[in-house]
Amino acid sequence: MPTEEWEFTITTEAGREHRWDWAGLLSLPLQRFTTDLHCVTKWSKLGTVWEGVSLDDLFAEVESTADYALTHSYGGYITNLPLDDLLEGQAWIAVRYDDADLAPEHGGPARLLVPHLYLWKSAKWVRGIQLLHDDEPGFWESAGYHNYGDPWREHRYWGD
Ligand SMILES: Nc1nc2c(c(=O)[nH]1)N[C@H]1C(S)=C(S)[C@@H](COP(=O)(O)O)O[C@H]1N2
Ligand SMILES: [Mo]
Repeated sequence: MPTEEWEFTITTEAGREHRWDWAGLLSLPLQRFTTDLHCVTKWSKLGTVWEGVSLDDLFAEVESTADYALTHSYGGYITNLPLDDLLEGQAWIAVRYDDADLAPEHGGPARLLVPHLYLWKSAKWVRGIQLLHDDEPGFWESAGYHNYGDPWREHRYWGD
């Protein structure tokens, strides 16, 4: 996905669309942050260094009373999470990893990063976020993975 073609859209439950192109995204403050990553298959990667735009900045102008977010990726992957988990400094659209532009295999040019949840919630090649009043399961959540995915409570599968 070349950056010239990249777009990111937040769609509210009322159908209102907020859209950024690559230049629009990069006009927002780029935050540098260090975090641990937790994969459901029991590996963790500690102290990873990223740069990205905070979802707080993207949601600054968005008016919504929805409780849920369904993220969509180029390629069709979807994953769901509560909207609250995307806000208050907990999530970013990451564009750089380890002081380099994010590699395509890791979701470049831009991926969602929600490090306090299992990594399957961190959608690579992210294209948009759809706000919903009613929760809808994503790809892995429909296939038996836990709906919320808290690594500290080992939320791997439904029923964990
Ligand atoms: N678009 C998209 N995002 C995705 C996935 C995917 O298949 N497609 N897999 C998820 C899973 S299960 C994991 S563990 C991480 C892997 O990220 P990495 O390839 O950068 O290690 O991406 C997550 N985001
Ligand atoms: Mo994964």
